[in-house]
Amino acid sequence: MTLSLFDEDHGVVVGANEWLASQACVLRGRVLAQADDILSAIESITTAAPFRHLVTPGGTTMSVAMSNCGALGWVSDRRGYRYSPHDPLSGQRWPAMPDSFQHLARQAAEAAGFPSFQPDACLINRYEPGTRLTLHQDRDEQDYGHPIVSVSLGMPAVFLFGGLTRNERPARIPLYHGDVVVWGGVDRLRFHGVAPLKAASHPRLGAVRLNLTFRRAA
Ligand code: MD3
Ligand code: FE
Repeated sequence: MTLSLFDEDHGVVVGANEWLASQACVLRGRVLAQADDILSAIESITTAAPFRHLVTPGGTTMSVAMSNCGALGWVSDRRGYRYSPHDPLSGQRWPAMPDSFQHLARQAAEAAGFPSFQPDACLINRYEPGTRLTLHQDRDEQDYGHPIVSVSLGMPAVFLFGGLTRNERPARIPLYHGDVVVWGGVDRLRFHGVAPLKAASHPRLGAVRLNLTFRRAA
């Protein structure tokens, strides 16, 4: 039997795994009960390593604001994209990844069929109305055998779920506060992105969406 909770505005809050492809899955409402704790942790992390708008190697400033926690953090500048143990703004190591983050990423990966995931990097993305993430692949990690786990908080977004080539038209998947997405295996290198965020207000976060992506970078 499958149990589901419903919310009048958003439909299913917690329900069965929703498979987008053979190894990509949405876990609706997976972290709803822990959302406030996750938000407090993000507040302390981004007090030490503030959100910033990175520049791409091509010289464009990204509309998404980013920070990181964990042994490695994803950075971009005129020299390229890479993982670095240091925050280029402070020269210090990135804030540690909280044990609760490690644990939720591992459990979510397991629920989607990827046992023993041990992330060493957590990229934190902040979206405001109009912010978008153009179609891309995540390929700066050393071993594509590891999955990626993402956690959505705050305003809803339309996630663009593409194919293994850029020219395949992406599916549009709405993601809500508390949703988790896990992808790996044959779906690990799919093109994906986020459509420009529509203005909305979330009771806890206002007009902001936060997304955590847990990765094994090294
Ligand atoms: C990729 N972040 O940080 S995560 C990124 O919502 C990034 O901030 C987006 O892409 C964000 O690199 C999307 C969600 C996601 C879900 C399913 C995928 C990414 C996926 C399936 C295949 C590849
Ligand atoms: Fe990505």
